[in-house]
Amino acid sequence: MVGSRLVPTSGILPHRALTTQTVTDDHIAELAAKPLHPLTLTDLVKYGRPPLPASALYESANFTLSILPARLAHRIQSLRNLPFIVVSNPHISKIHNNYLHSLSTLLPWSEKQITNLEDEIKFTEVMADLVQTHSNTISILARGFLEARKYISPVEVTRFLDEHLRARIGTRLIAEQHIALHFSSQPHTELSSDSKDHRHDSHGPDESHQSSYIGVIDTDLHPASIIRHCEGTVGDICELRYGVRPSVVINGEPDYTFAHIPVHLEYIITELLKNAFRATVERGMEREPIEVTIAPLPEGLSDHGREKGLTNQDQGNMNVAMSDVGKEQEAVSENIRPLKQSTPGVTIRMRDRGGGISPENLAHIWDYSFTTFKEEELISRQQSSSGGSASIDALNAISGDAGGSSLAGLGYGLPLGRAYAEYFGGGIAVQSLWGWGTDVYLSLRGVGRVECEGRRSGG
Ligand code: ADP
Ligand code: K
Ligand code: MG
Repeated sequence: MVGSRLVPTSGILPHRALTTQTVTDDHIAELAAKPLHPLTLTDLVKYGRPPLPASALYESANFTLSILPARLAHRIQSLRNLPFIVVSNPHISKIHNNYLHSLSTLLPWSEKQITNLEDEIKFTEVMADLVQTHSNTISILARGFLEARKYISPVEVTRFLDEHLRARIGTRLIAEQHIALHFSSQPHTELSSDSKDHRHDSHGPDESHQSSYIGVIDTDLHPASIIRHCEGTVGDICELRYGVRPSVVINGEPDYTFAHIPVHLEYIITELLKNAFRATVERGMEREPIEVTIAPLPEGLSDHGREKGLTNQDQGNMNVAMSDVGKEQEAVSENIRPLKQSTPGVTIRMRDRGGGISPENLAHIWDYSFTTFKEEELISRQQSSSGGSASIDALNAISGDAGGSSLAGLGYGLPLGRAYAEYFGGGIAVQSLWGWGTDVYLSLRGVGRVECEGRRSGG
């Protein structure tokens, strides 16, 4: 049935259609029975620094191909295990169909080895389609679960989303890593103009920094720059909504750099800053700056982060030495300079004077969709009226993925931020001084070390 159906790929590849193969229940059962490959950072860096020789690029494509179908099948199964009335919700069912679509674009490749550039380019297009297809997942799922809230408890939703969204982080990373390696190795191949954007995010490599990137990993990532960048975007949203923006002071070691994934750090910092800005302004404390302290973990003290706020992660696999990554890299390709010997990682403490979190609320902050944000308060400030309930407010707050353009309201910021942090062995801990303010400790491991993905991840 290969090639029996040609679907136009959504937006990103306007000139081409991907070959698809109908997904049967047997495909799903067979693929989901396969053991999941736990993604490690070694997987992401083992082909070395771009530009990669063609053979390494094919290896990357074949590796990607070997692990994605089973991951997608696990997600489809997990969606199908939700109560029927929940899966029948049009938004949840849209997500289910997105996974079926992505699997249908991968099945035609299942018997293949990629050994030439033509196939590698086509495969990269499949990866671009996959990333594009799933780009709005979070806001769609949020809407779906909000609409289906009568039929599924918050605990069950959180359990499902924790697994689903963590798995999604890994799947995206694998696909985006191949796309990034493709473009930094084959800069002249033509996909479409849109998909070339995958080469760069807002902190992507430019001429002077190109050498610090291995695909989506920046081996010389500067948290202070990310914090300043996010301060700008969050400040703009805040000013639009409240008419003021708090300032941010960065201290500790602002020059610190380490190896990590810029888009992950950017997501987490944005969510933490939104929370701090909102609390600060709602408390009328905007004259008090938000203090961000960058504290590198000491060299050689890899468990030190635990006291500094790492959460409930099993840290048993944290001590795999950096040199192991180097060895594996060498085995795969000659074309490598070793990763910078990064420190074990960093703890970033964000301290605000926004009044803290009440003990009742503190118990729920990690639940997806728990929020104390009330849109009507804002609307009434803006002299219009709204009789909406909290859930309607949350619906209104859903715009862009993960509620990107509003300051709060989806209730996904902390749990999803923690999922990103935990993915490679970091964590987020919240310390509330009720009546005074909040300290948030974000710990991240430098990706010079090898760790497995968060243990809650299911696919
Ligand atoms: P949202 O911001 O959409 O409400 P989050 O998961 O980011 O969702 O946060 C959940 C809740 O935790 C917030 O609604 C707020 O009540 C509380 N919270 C989080 N961070 C802070 C903070 N820095 N100060 C006060 N309350 C906070
Ligand atoms: K929440
Ligand atoms: Mg938030």
